[in-house]
Amino acid sequence: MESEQKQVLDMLQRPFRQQTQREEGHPIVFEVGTRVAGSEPPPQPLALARSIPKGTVFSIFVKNHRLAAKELCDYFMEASSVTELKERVEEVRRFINEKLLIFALSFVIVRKPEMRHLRLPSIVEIFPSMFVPVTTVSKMEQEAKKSTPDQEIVITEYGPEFSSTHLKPEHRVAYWREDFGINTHHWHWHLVYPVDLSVSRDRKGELFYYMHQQILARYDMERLSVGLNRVEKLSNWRIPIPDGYFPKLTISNSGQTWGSRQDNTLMQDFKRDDFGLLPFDVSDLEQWHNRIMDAIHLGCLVDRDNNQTRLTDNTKPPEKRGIDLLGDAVEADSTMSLNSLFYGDLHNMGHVVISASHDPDNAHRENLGVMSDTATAMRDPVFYRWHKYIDNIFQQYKLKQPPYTAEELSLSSVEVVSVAVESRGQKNQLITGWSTRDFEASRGLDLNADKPVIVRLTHLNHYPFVYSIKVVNSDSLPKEVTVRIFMAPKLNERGVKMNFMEQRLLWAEMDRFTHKLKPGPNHILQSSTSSSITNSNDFTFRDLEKQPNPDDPGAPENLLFNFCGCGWPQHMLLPRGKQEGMAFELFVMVTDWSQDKVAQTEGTHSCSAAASFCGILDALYPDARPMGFPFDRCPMPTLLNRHVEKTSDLTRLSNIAMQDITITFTNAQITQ
Ligand code: CUO
Repeated sequence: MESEQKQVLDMLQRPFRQQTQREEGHPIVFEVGTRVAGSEPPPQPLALARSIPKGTVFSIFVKNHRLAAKELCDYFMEASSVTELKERVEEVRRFINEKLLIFALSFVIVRKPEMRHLRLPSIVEIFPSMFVPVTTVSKMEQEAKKSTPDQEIVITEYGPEFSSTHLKPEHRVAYWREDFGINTHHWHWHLVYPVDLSVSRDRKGELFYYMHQQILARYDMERLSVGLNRVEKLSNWRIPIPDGYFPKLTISNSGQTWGSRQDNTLMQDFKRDDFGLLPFDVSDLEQWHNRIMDAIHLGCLVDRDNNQTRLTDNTKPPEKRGIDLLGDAVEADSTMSLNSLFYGDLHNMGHVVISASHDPDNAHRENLGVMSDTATAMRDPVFYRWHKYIDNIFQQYKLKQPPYTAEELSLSSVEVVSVAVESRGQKNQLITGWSTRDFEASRGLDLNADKPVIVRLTHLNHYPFVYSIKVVNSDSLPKEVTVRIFMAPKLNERGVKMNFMEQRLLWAEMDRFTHKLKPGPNHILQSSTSSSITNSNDFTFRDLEKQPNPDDPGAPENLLFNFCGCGWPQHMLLPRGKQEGMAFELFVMVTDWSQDKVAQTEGTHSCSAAASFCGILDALYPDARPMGFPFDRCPMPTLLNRHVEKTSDLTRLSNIAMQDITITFTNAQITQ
């Protein structure tokens, strides 16, 4: 009997493979009730899921595709064992869109309690063609064909040139936008926080806001590193989008390519007939925008029965925070939004309209652009402009919240005496450069190769480092605390030191963990590799085929339990910085765990490795404070002047400390 993990890996391999005769000849049989002679034929099973042709775009941003996904996920969820799930997958494989199939299969493996112990391999190996251009895929095919018998593997490299020429300023951050890790994270995040699939995860709307806000903070840090201005929100939809995007990726193995957007393309009314959507106008987006802004400024959302729900972040559980309600309404999840008919589907439909802007009526029979898929959207510069617009809605709301009081911010019994980062014997100096990572493309692509075909991807990386934090607990008893670490660039585009308001949205969370302070002085050492935003790793098919090693509890194959794929990639924890060194500030805040903790159910919680961005599966988000605390709101008025008057600095609170650090980009290979 095959192990369950092996069966899962088999189902995920080569999604575009030609089916064998046995598989083809295996008819699908559904019980749909007793037919009465002369009655209508029964509805076709999985009719919605079938309606998305194979080899075409499957987009979770399109309402009909979400309904199709729900239908297929429900069908797979009924499987009582991995063997039955495999049977169901093989039954439907011949008529279900490949991307939809992998989405639904992954969804079920993550959600079904009895399948929790199983792990998904990296989406890079399942769909390599979503991560490397078609020219690299063809090169792999050619190399596989001409490989010699004594060769053990075939290796093809991609990067570091990525898809850019550097003629356009935006190309300077192509290495970041096209990084396999951040795109994998985004795919996974939307898999574990899906829209319209009746998945009600704790603070889902708030995490939609926060995780995407943090992506923007990190993108802006990267832009400042390469001499670009921070990203501008895309809020005027009546003027052309200056930056185009040419993905050079294939959608399927039948040569279908993603749509490209020329520079200066205008967003237009959506009139395509190939997604089962009614015609949809840019003015519909504008109307939803206005209704949401009205709600923010009136301070309440209105449900279908005209009942008002107040929007405030000063709530007590289980009452939802305003930001959580707004996140659900803006994203939008119709199963969570208080009034999806009125507040609409703003964020999702923005993705759709933008991804169709090159061919809004399907006149050219061009596919949607990469903005339509969560695994590819982050490649396109417009993703960040769209999300900056979405974030601006949330920030308008946040700015209406009262500033935190000194009481909410302080912890007087604790003093953070000093903060430093240490790496390779250097204090407060961090180094970035390039590394490569191998993925077995022949697991996903049908390359007809008799040996592994590897794609070697170049990516940004850094040397690991350790936070060294000295803290004094003046209580006579031990104290459990939360340590919150953020980082932001110090200078703006003009080289001027930023004030609190200018810097507020650039603070990127680096880590958040609990620690028990003993009375008196404490020295906390925390490794960068343990960050609460990152994954410990991104596992390949080969990793997952290894059997657990009982003799070595620390072996990578034994560390899978906490890993569920969601999480910022460890190699992208730091921004690139500059070759001459770039000034950043590290911010460390220690808060009282008794006020931060949430009452979790007993038991071990899986998938908690990247809790800051991904929460914990089937558990409450492990921090009672609003996400982004303390930077999610404006500071107390006295704290606004922190660069004018030292005593009014945020750091005047004993439980907060800041430290200047430098990140230097070496442009050389990083080997660890
Ligand atoms: Cu993640 Cu727009 O939500 O891409």
